[in-house]
Amino acid sequence: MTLRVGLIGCGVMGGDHARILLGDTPGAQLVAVQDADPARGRKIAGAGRDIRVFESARDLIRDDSVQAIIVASPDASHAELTIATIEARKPALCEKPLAATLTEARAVMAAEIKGGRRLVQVGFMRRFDPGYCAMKQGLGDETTGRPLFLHCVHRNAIAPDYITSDLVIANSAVHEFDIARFLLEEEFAAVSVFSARASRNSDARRPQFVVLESASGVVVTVEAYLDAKYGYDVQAELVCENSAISLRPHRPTAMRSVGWDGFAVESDWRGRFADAYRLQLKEWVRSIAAGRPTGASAWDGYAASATAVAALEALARCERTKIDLDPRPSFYDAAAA
Ligand code: ISE
Repeated sequence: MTLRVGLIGCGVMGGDHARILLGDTPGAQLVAVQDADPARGRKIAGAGRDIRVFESARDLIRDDSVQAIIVASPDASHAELTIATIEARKPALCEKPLAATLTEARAVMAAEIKGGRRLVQVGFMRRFDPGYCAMKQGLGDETTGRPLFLHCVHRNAIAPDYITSDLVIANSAVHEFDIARFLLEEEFAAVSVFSARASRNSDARRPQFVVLESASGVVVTVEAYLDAKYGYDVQAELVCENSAISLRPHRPTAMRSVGWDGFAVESDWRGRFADAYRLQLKEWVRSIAAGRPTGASAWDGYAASATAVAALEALARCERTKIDLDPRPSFYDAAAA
């Protein structure tokens, strides 16, 4: 059976999801698109066959020809459209963040719980990245020992000016908050944030350094610097009692050229995490067919955002701040998945 997918939002990420759906996602077909700018919708529709262009996101969600929705519209509309999708009893893959506020994130969970079925996956695509998955597999045996530190680097050369110092945390470092929760399988108890001096490459924001302490005492550091100029660079090293596991450079080959020896650097996250985005969509489609959710849940979306909110408080108050998550509803226990 082929899953008929509707896409809301045809910008940078929507365009990337459409490209993957049109080229490399067996079992799924892009049948409908919507964007506030109809020309963008028409452009994507023109790249495939029999793709309808909707004027209204809600009409697309309700339409009988659409069975599952990808929400890739601007962040402020994520929660509202995901709730509308839940109310239509259809699965949603919602780009991160799940919601613009914690109140909205709680409303998404409440709607899902009321419907009685897990329908929401949040697009924290790093959970499907082969490197992070191998890192998780390496954890947990006696040879490796228990984790002590996770050091993360997140550098990005093409962040737009609307990414402020706060968004360096809430929009970029939030990926590290989620992937650290995924690797360590626990929540964070406290957070501190240190801003480096302003880079002369940007008037818009400061480089941020976040230190998270997990409930069991693992320390996670995140350097988030969005004006690195040289490209998109994500690094992670997990230091355990007896071993250290790090992500390898993404490219399988190195290159030697005149005056140069090394790996090419990706220009942005779509290239660096191309495998992760592709696998995320494939798994989403497979999970809907199997009726078994995969990837980040609405709870994960809430927990990552709540960590970001606490980090912003720590930044504003210049002090170590406790992270108080709501109790996790049993609906989101692994057994309920
Ligand atoms: C985007 O979602 C990412 O994946 C990038 O790593 C991040 O730097 C950017 O700010 C996000 O919007």
